[in-house]
Amino acid sequence: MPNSGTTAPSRRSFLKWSGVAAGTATLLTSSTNLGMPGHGPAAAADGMADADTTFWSACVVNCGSRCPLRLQVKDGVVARVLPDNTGDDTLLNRTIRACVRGRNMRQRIYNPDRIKKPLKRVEGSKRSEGKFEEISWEEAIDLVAEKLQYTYDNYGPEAVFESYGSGVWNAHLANSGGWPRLFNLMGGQLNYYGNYSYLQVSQITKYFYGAADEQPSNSIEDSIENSKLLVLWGNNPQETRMSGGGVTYTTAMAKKAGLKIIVVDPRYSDSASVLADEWIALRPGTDAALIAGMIHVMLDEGLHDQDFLDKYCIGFDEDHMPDDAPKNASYRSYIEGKGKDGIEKTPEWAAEITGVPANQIRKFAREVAQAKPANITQGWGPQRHLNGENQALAIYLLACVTGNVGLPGGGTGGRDGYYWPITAWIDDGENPVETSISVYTWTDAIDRGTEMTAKRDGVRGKDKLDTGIKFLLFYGSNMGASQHGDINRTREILDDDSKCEFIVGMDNQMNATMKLCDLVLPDTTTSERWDLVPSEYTGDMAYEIMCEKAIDPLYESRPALEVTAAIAEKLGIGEEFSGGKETTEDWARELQAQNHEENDFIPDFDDLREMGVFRYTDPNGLYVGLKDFREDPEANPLETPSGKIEIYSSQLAELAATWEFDEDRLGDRITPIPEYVSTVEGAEEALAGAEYPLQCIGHHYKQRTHSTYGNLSFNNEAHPQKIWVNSLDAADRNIEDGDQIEVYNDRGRIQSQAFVTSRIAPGTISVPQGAWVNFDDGGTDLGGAVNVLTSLHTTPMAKGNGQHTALVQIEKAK
Ligand SMILES: Nc1nc2c(c(=O)[nH]1)N[C@H]1C(S)=C(S)[C@@H](COP(=O)(O)OP(=O)(O)OC[C@H]3O[C@@H](n4cnc5c(=O)[nH]c(N)nc54)[C@H](O)[C@@H]3O)O[C@H]1N2
Ligand SMILES: Nc1nc2c(c(=O)[nH]1)N[C@H]1C(S)=C(S)[C@@H](COP(=O)(O)OP(=O)(O)OC[C@H]3O[C@@H](n4cnc5c(=O)[nH]c(N)nc54)[C@H](O)[C@@H]3O)O[C@H]1N2
Ligand code: SF4
Ligand SMILES: [Mo]
Repeated sequence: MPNSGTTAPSRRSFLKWSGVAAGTATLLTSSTNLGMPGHGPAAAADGMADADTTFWSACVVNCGSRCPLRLQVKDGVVARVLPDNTGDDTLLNRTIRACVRGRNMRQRIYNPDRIKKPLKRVEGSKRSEGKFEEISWEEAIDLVAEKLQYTYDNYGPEAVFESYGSGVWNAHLANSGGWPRLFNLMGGQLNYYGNYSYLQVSQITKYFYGAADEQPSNSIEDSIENSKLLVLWGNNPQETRMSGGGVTYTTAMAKKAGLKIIVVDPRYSDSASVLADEWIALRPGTDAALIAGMIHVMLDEGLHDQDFLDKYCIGFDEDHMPDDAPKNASYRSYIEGKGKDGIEKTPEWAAEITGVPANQIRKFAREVAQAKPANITQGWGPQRHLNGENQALAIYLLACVTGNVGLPGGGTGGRDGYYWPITAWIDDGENPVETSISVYTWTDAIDRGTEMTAKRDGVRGKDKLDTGIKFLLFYGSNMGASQHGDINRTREILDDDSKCEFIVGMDNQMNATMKLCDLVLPDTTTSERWDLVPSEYTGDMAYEIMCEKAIDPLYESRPALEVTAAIAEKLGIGEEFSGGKETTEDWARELQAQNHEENDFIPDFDDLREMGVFRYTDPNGLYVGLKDFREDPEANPLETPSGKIEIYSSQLAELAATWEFDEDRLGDRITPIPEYVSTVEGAEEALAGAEYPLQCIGHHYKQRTHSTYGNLSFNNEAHPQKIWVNSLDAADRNIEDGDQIEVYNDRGRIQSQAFVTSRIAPGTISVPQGAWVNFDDGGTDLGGAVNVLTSLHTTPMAKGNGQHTALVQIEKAK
C-alpha cells in the first residue's frame, strides 16, 4: 500500500522503553525524585547551593498542561526557579519540563504590575478612566458583601455573574477561589455554557457523536504505537501544548519514531516546521470545503469506507437517512450536486474557496484514505470561526468516511485524546438557578439582557432572561478588556454603570480588565499559598503536583479562598462556607484526604508533599476514542437519537427550522449535514475585494498564555509581538519585515511589528492573541491586541466566539 508511513516495530519500541506495557494499569511514582531539602532526604544538587529551602510549586495557567516548579527560597525571597527533576524521558513517565514562561515565574511574582492593596474606583469617575484609591481589606470586604446583598435583594440571583477566567486553571483550590461556593450559598448565579477554548465543537458534538462535550480522538501515545499517519488539523501542539509533560513532547516522540505527519493550517506553524512532512495551507474558515473536495475524490476513486458508513452512521447516502429527512439531503447528495445548491463539490470547486490547488487536494485525499489507520486530530483553531460548528463536524466526518473511528491507531477527528486525572474539588454547592447563557454572550446580557431569548440568543432553561447582569466578577480573568471580542465595544458596555452596577475584580497583576472594575482585590501568586494541581491534556500520563506555600503573601495580597471566606463571614454564612477551615493548607489537606480515601492508590497529603509529583496511567491502556462503540455498536450505542453517528441530524434540521436568525446575514444558519457555509467576513468576502480584504486570525503564542506572562520583559524579548503577513501582501503595500504596521477595520486599529513571511497563506494575517493593550490618545492600540479587531457576533448554533473570523486592512505606520 502506498503512503504507509514507517514500520510499526520501530515505533513500538518507544513504548517498551518506557517500561509500561500498553493496556496495563500502572502507577508511576517518582522513583527518580532527587528529594527536596526541608522535607526530603537530599539537597537540591542541581540548584543553588545556599538556598534555605526548596519548595514544590507549579505554573497553573491555562495552557493545557500544568508544570511542576521548584522554588528555591533564600531569606524569604524566591531566588531561583527550577523545573521538574522527577520521572525520566520514557513516554509514560516523562519529566514534566516547564516551558520558558513557567521558568520565568520570578518575574511574575516580583512584577511591578502586582496589585498591592485593595483599590476602589474614585467616586464620580468613569470606569474607563481607571482612577482608584487604596482602601483597607475591611472596607473592601464590607463593600463586596453590601453590593452582593443589594443585588440579591433587588434583582435576584440571575443578576449575579462570574465571567469566564482561566488565569488559574485546574488548581484544586485557586481554580474557583471559593467564589461559586459563596454565590451558591447566597442564592445562586446566572450560569454559562461552554468556554472560549472550544465552544463550537463542545456544543455541536452531541448531534454527531452524541457526546455532551467534544469527542476526543486517540492519544498521540496510541498513534506512536499504532498509526500510519498523523494529521494535525489546525492543531499546533508545539506551541499550544508546550509542557514536557504534554503533546509537544509526545508529538516530537512520534516524529522521532518515524510517524508521517501532515499539518493543515493557514500558517506554517511551529508544529509544521518541527514535525510536518507536508503542509496544506488553506484559507481560514474553509476546512469544510476542503474536506468536501477530498470526499469527492474518495467517492470518485472508491477510497471511502462504505462498510463503516453503512454499519455505524446514518445520513451519508440516500439509503441511510432518517425517516423525516427530505430527499437528496444526504451528504453524498451534497457532494454530487444533487442537494439544494446543485453544485458538485469537485476538487476544483474546493480549490477556488480554499486556495489549495486541486491536485494537492487529490493527493492529500488519497494519502489520508490509504494510510490505514490514520489519526486525524483537530485543534480548536478551525472551530473558533463564525462557521466553527461545521468546521469541527467536517473534520469528524473525514475520520468516519475513512473508517478510522474507534480503532487503535485511528481516531475520531477530535483533538488528541488524554486520560483525565482523578481529583477532588472544592464543593461549589448547588446553584438553584437553571438559566444559562453562552459564555460569549455576557456582554449582551449586560447590554440588552431582558431582550435575550432562547430561540435567538441561545438562552437555556428559560424562554427569555428576566434581568440583565448587575453584579459582575472577574477572577483570574482578562475578559473585560483583552480576551473577549471587540475590546472597544466591550469597554463601552462596561463603562455604562447604569447597566452593570458593580464590577469586582481579583487578580495578582493590574491587567486591563482590573482597570475597569469598581473594586480590585489583590490576590497572591501560587508561590504564596497552598494548592493541589492535577494535569490536564497530557495524553496517557496523568499526574498531580503538590504546591507548597513558599513565601509569605507579598504586600497586602491574600489568597482568594481566605477572602471569599471573610465575605461569607460578613454575610453571616461563615461556618457553612468554611466549616472551620482557616488557611489554604487546611483546605488542601481536607481535599487530598478525600481524594486519597476515594482512590487508595493516590498518595495522602504528606506522601504527595514528599514526592512533589505523582504520576499514574489509565488501567484501560492507551486512549482510543469510541472503542466500545466500534467493537459493538448495538451493546454500546451513542447518545444520538439513532444510537449511530449522525452525519445528517434531524435535531439540527429542527433547530434550523425553528431558531430565529437575521436572514440577510451571510452564514447565520444551521445545517443538518457538515456542509461548507460561507460567512460574513469570510474567505469569499475577502476575495471579492472587500474594503477590508485580508482575513485576520490570532494564534495562541509561545510568549504568553493568553495575556498571562504578557508583561514579562524576558519573555517579550525572546518572543516579541509580531504580526504575520504574507510576502505578496506585504509587497503590495510596500511593507518590509520589521516595519511597524497598522491593522484596522471598523471596530478598531492596532499597531505592531510586521513579520513578513511565506509561512502564512496569501490573503491571511495572524496577530498572536493575548498582547497587553496600550491605547494611545487617538485610540490606536500600540500593544497589538487582536481583539480590538474581532467581533461580538456569535456562531449560529453554539452562540459562540468566531474570534478567528475578521476582515482587516493593513498599512505601514506613519
Ligand atoms: N482573539 C482571540 N481571543 C481569544 C482567543 C483566541 O484564540 N483569539 N482565545 C480564547 C481562549 S481559548 C481563552 S481560554 C481565553 C483566555 O482568557 P483569560 O481566561 O482571560 O486568560 P488570561 O488572558 O491569561 O487572563 C487571566 C488573568 O488571570 C490572572 N491570574 C494568573 N494567576 C492568577 C492567580 O493566581 N490569581 C488570580 N486571581 N488571577 C491570576 C492573570 O494575571 C490574567 O490577568 O481567551 C480567549 N480569547
Ligand atoms: N503558548 C500558548 N499555549 C497555549 C495557549 C496560549 O495562549 N499560549 N492557550 C491555551 C488555551 S486556553 C487553548 S484553548 C489552546 C488553544 O489551542 P488552539 O485553539 O488549537 O490554538 P490556535 O492557535 O487558536 O489554533 C491552532 C492552529 O489553528 C490554526 N487555524 C486558525 N484558523 C484555522 C482554520 O480555519 N483552519 C485550520 N485548519 N487552521 C486554522 C492557527 O493558525 C493555529 O496554528 O492553547 C493552549 N495553549
Ligand atoms: S505555561 Fe504551560 S507549559 Fe509553560 S510552564 Fe506553565 S504550565 Fe508548563
Ligand atoms: Mo482556551
